[in-house]
Amino acid sequence: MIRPYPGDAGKIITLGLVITKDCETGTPNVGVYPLQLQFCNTMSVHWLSVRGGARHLKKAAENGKKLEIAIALGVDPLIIMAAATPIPVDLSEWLFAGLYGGSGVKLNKCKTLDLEVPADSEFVLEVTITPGEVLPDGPFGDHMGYYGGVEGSPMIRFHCMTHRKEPIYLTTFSGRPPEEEAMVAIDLYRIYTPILRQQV
Ligand SMILES: [Mn+2]
Repeated sequence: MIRPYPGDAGKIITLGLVITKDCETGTPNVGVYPLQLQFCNTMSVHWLSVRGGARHLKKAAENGKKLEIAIALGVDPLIIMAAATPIPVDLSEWLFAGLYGGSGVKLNKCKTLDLEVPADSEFVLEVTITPGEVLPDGPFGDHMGYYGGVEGSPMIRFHCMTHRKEPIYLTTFSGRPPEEEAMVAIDLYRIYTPILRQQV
């Protein structure tokens, strides 16, 4: 885990694939959200309320359930790209990654959760969120070149970690171009603007 800027609140996972499931339909969602280390066995997840993971948490809360989450680290960059693309909520990012890559994503079952993760992940964290448990997280330096604010974000509890032999930790950090994350955003803009124009 890295702490990219001196004013960042703590160490963060920047390229974690955050995998959740809709507790009613079973449809998975895959997103990339910043995860801040809080204590030795807890983190917080920084997501907007419109994102897939946040929707799944809201639904779990309405059903009186905990939300199970798998965090896959060190996956094929095409999967990260697919997870960072704002596609319709009902479309599976796994299928979408298949469109980018030309072949399906091979998935494996988690050890302690009813979720699937890319079979070639370097690390997998198996965690849960209990609805209502919130911790302050941020500020972080972001892609606009400024720090964000402090927000209340859902608290994550660790249960299990699996990894490959001699795993490699993949990470990046936010910042204005030419930082990597900003360049990915520019790429996505170039790819999708013509499609949006056509639809509008
Ligand atoms: Mn989604």
